[in-house]
Amino acid sequence: MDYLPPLAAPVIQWFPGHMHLTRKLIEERIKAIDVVIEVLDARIPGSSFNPMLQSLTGHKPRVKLLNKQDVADPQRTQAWLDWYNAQPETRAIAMDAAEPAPARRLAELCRQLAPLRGGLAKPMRVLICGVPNVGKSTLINTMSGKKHAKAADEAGITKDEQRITLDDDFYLWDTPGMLWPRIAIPQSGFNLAASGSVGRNAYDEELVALELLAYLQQHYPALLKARYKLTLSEADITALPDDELLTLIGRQRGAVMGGGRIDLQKTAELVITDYRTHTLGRITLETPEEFAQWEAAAAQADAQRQARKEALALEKKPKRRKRR
Ligand SMILES: Nc1nc2c(ncn2[C@@H]2O[C@H](COP(=O)(O)OP(=O)(O)OP(=O)(O)O)[C@@H](O)[C@H]2O)c(=O)[nH]1
Ligand SMILES: [Mg+2]
Repeated sequence: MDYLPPLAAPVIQWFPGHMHLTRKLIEERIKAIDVVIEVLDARIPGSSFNPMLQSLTGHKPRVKLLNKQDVADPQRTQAWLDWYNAQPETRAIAMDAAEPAPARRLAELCRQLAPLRGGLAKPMRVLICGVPNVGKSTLINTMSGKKHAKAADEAGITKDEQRITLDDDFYLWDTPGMLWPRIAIPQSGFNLAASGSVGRNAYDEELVALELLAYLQQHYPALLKARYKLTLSEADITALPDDELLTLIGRQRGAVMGGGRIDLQKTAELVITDYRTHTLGRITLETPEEFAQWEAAAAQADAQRQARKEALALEKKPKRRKRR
């Protein structure tokens, strides 16, 4: 059976004040920008695409960078590159932000995309943007060869824009990670949270771990079996209800409380950390086809919601009295 995203699950949203300010900041800055580097997380290339950033920066030449490819599933990274590169005026590449050689090639690519820029009178101005924790600051540091920007494995590290001079005629702007006010695809919320793009207080670890496990059971049962030393067959791992699997993992990893009960919160944190730190293996949580299905389902749910709202508004409208 294919993995289906939750229908009525609580939707994860995170749009704190600094993101609202970042939106305004990018809106202003974009006027004097030549190329946009949109950093995506290669483990969630659909869910880390920010529609609000697209509408703010979509009119500029851009590179879509599938970052963290070193921890993503290579076959799926290729599928996403093909998918993005098939779209008009889109250049997509995959890399690891800590690697210097591809980062240098990226600077070259920017020059190709804006050939009229360069020289002191017309310096190249590049904006780096993306959802939180995808590696924007790491990329800036690698491109410049210096540790200009603070980078850490937590969402919301960069709080203000920062200009870095790569060369006399090449400027880079690092921006704070930004989500959008309403994430309509429930699975995107879970995938963003699992991947570290959502602030800790904005989601429930147990729910996120269960969604993560449900997906891994369908697509990566061998990795689960190996990491948690499960004695079940891969088919049995796939068939197990996700909450039973979480309990089993808790027992295997010794997350036991007084009275022998399994500490599900601790187990959930452990599973999420194993995914984030790549201890589970190279994983990608969505394919282009799956993501398109989730998008279509969300659009349908949105249309139904809108229709319900309109029907309700009609019901509430005061009826006109008939004239005698
Ligand atoms: N495996 C891997 N980890 C990476 C890569 N790029 C960045 N990271 C790690 O991802 C975490 C987040 O990196 P940052 O550069 O702070 O991300 P950011 O996009 O600037 O984050 P915000 O400022 O919070 O929006 C850090 O722990 C980095 O070491 C990569 O290509 N591969
Ligand atoms: Mg940053």
